[in-house]
Amino acid sequence: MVFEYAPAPESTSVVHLEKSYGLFVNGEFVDGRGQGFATVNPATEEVLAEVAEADARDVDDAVKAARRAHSRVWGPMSGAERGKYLFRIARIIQERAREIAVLETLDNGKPIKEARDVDVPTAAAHFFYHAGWADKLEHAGLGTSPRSLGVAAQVIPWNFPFLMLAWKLAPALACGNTVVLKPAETTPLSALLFAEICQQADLPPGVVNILTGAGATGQALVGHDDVDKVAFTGSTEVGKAIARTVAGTTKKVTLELGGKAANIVYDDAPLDQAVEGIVDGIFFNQGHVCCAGSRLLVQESVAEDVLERLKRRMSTLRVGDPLDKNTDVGAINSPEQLARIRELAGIGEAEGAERWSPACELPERGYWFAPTIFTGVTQAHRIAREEIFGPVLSVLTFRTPKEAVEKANNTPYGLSAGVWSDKGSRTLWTAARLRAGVVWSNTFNKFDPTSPFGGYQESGYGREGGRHGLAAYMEESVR
Ligand code: TXE
Repeated sequence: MVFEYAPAPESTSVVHLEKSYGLFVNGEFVDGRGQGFATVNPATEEVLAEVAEADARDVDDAVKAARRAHSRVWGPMSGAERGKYLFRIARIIQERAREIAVLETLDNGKPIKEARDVDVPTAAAHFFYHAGWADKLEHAGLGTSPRSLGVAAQVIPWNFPFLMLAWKLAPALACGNTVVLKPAETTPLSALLFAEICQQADLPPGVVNILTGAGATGQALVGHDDVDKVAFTGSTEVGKAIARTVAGTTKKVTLELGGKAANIVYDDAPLDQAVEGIVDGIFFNQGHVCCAGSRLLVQESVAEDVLERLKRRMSTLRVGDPLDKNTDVGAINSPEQLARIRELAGIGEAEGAERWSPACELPERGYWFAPTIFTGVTQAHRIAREEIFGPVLSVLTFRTPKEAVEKANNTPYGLSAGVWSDKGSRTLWTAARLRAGVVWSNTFNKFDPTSPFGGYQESGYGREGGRHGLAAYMEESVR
């Protein structure tokens, strides 16, 4: 959709797309032995490139390369040396930021301003932060000489392809592990660009290996006998399947799974600011965010006022061409995800909640879903309980802080939450009672490499980021 006053869309000429891509194993691009598949621009349905698919033999080659690199080069290397490589990677990410952002937007469908202002700079920040840790690991609280684990198998999703790669790779590498990483099948391109960055940074062969493919590739990777550590971000269902696969082995596992976060707005909250936070909480990245504020819990006395302001604000959201610098809400990543969102929104209506979207003309081609809110939602409704992973907000009300906490905690998940209030004491009282790994106060969706991130219950286990994130990649030891 082209807006009348929009500046020219971000030029795609900054990106060089190959017709087809191989796997990245032992520092080189090689053919995959699987069938191969196409990756598509979700905003236009155009094929961007053909991508190789790794089968079990490719997985074995990559794990062997990672094992060799770990025992011969990366494991014995001093932390200071490893840190230099990570600093170099971080700087190359900064230098190639526009290219990465445009490629990410093409493959994922997210607005260019989000890829440019959030995903890519935060990914660089993760490499800078962990580069700084590489020679200080004895201060991480894991004994005087903590050791790397060995080979890490990492499987990531499609919602923040480049940023998730950075979250996974940077701590693993800083701690001296080598990695075989599988990006999601609908967004493989930025991981392949990262493979080029590894070559540019002269990273020793085998330290990072990238295998593209679908669930079967991921399964072969996490099930490989010579993997020491498995890190996964994705659906709760697949997370549990992975936990079953590694049960009975001594592999270490961290799982970052789904969420159904409550964004709690008290009557004394700065309402305009809260409305910005509600919009950011659920419409940022089309709601494809594990910690999205998908349940608004608003105090009854201000509910009408908040809803009126929210609808007014939603009416100004620009939905459409992700490459347009003014776009706020881009394309849904895949037809499968669009079908899931449509199904749950349909269930919301069938169960009696009231559906509202601002008037917006969606492009004819591509996968689109208008920003949507449901009011009159009760805790029994499926849209109040299940992760929709799209731009759909369920609105519930409460009278007392106790009721707010009860409702917020009435979920099998527990990844994040937001509290909006002018009173610090009220915020602290609430935050102390919320079962969530992250609680934001008067803000939402703020990510920082220094803060541990991770969930309770069905949101998984383990923490990523900060000092706590290092623990997932090291063996405690005292000598
Ligand atoms: O996830 P999958 P899908 C949630 C969200 C979404 C739903 C389904 O609710 O609607 O999951 O999305 C790889 N062994 N989240 O189907 O399948 C897969 O190839 C090993 C929340 O896309 O979990 C991809 O690389 N790996 C979430 C990755 O797992 C397997 C982000 C994620 O895909 C595998 C994404 C297997 N058996 C979806 N099967 C979050 N926490 O942010 C698949 N994969």
